[in-house]
Formats: sequence, C-alpha cells, structure tokens
Amino acid sequence: MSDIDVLSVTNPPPYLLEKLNAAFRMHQRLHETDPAAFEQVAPKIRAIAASGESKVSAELIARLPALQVISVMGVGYDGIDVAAAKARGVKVTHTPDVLNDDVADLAIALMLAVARQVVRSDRFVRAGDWPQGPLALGRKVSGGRIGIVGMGRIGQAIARRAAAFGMQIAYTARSAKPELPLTYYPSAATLAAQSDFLVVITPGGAATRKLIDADVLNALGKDGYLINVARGSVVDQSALVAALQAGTIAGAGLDVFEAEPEVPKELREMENVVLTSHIGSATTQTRRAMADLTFDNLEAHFAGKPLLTPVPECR
Ligand code: 8YV
Repeated sequence: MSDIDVLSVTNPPPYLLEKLNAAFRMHQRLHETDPAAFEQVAPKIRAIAASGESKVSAELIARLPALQVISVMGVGYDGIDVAAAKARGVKVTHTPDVLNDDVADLAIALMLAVARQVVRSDRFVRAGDWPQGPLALGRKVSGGRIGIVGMGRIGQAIARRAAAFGMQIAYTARSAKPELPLTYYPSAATLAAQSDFLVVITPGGAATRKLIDADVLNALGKDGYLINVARGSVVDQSALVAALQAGTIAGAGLDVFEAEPEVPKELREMENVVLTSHIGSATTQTRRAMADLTFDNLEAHFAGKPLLTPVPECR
C-alpha cells in the first residue's frame, strides 16, 4: 500500500500517524499548508484521513478525482459532505461503539460536576475561601429526572449509568424505541419540561442544528441543567448564554461549542457552568481503539475487503 497517496485533513494523533506513515504515502494537510504542491498531488489522492471535527467539503472532494474512501476517526461525521462523496462513489467510514463508554462517562461526570459543584468547590478551596465558607448548597443527582436527547448507542450507555443512580429516565429521538423500557417524548421541549438534567447526545449536522433553542431551555426551567456531549451546533449557544444569564436554567455542563476551540467569555466567567475541551473520547485507551479502526478501515478498503464500519449512508 506504500504507493497509495492519502491526504490527512487533520493532525492525527502520533500513534495513528505512525501507522499511516508506515503504510501509505501521507500528505499532511497539504491542501492548507502548500496549495501549489497540493495541485500536483491531488490527482493521485485515493483516501482521506479525517477526525470527527474535520470538514471535507464537496469542493475538496471534487478536486480529488481518484478519491475512493474517507476514513473518519470519530463517531460523528457531520463535517463530511457524505452526499457529495456518495454521488462520486466515495465510501465514508467512522468509529462507532469503541467510544460509547467514554462519552457516556463524561456525560455523567459533567452532570455530577455541575450539580454537585465539584469544580466550583475546587476553586473555592484553592482560592483559600473555605475558612470564610461554607459554599452554597448543590443539587442532588441520584433519584433525579434525566432526559436524554438522542437514544443511539451512546444515549443508551448514558441511560444504563443513570439507572445505577436511581434516576427516572426519559428520552426523545427521531422515533420511539419500544424495545427500551424508557419513557419517550416526541420533542426536546416536552422532554425538557419533565427533566432535571437534559443530556444532549444526538448527531450534529443540518437535521439537529439549534434543536436546543430558547423554547427548550425555557421548558427545562430554572432548576434544570443542560449537559451537551454531542456537537456545539445542536445547541443555540446565544440562547443558552441568555438563559444562563437570566437564570432561566440552573446551569450547564458543556464539552462542545458552536465555534470551538473558541468559547464565549460569558460562559467562561459563569460559576454555574462546567466547561471541558471536547474530551468525550479523549482517553488513551479509547483513542487507540478509534485510531486502529480508522486505520483498519483504510487497510480493508485497499485490500479489497469489506469496510469494517462504513457510515449508515454508505452501507
Ligand atoms: C473526537 C468526536 O473529538 O467521535 C466524535 O465524533 O467528536 C470525538 O470523539 C474526535 O473525532 C477525535 O478525532
């Protein structure tokens, strides 16, 4: 495979980069770093390596006439123009399942961190404020009502964890899943109205853009918390800032943002908000499994074998 040219549109983690470099002729973000050199190589590029946050536009796909496969290291692939890829017969793969546990763990961690004021209390101790304390009381999580927006593989992993906390679990999704013993609501707003914690874990992209808007936040109410481990695009970030400022909701735990890595100053200054840097799958163990799957999909494709994990549109 060493004569196969692959364009990486991201900076792969060292472990994956090493494997890619050993197997393929890699071109690291050449389209951005050296457009003239890219012009020369573009006709030979047969694969793209991308991350869950990467953008692969119809325009880029059109510039790569030999492109056959796009391998995404991430479960989300909302930045990839899959329709344009499919129209050209280009396959797209992603890395589902291997990150379910990590993302679900982080959703629970954010819920606990914001409601039980873990980060705020840490700041309180470090600032030397404890002797003048105590800190205001937090909000109990166990036994509370959790509403999960998106009931796919990760949503179900979150539900299993919430069950261990004795929570009442409800969800919304495109359609009800009667096989699950959970309460279904037809919309995010009706779910929010019945939730203490609204946890967002739905795919990004046009279909879910600003699904969590001012109406949903109003329905969540002044005692409710929003947790987002999905994509920044799913939440109307200005409406969220306004709701937090007005006390329309109690707080938020956010791993993803509209224009990350930029995070609005307003959010960074709020005490009732816990912010993480898109670390849902960021453990050594899980990133290694994701990297292996990203590589194995490319290897399978060029060995003429079936892809391991094509995105649903390419199955
Ligand atoms: C990563 C993600 O940020 O899987 C996804 O969709 O957003 C993340 O796990 C990223 O894709 C790692 O490359």
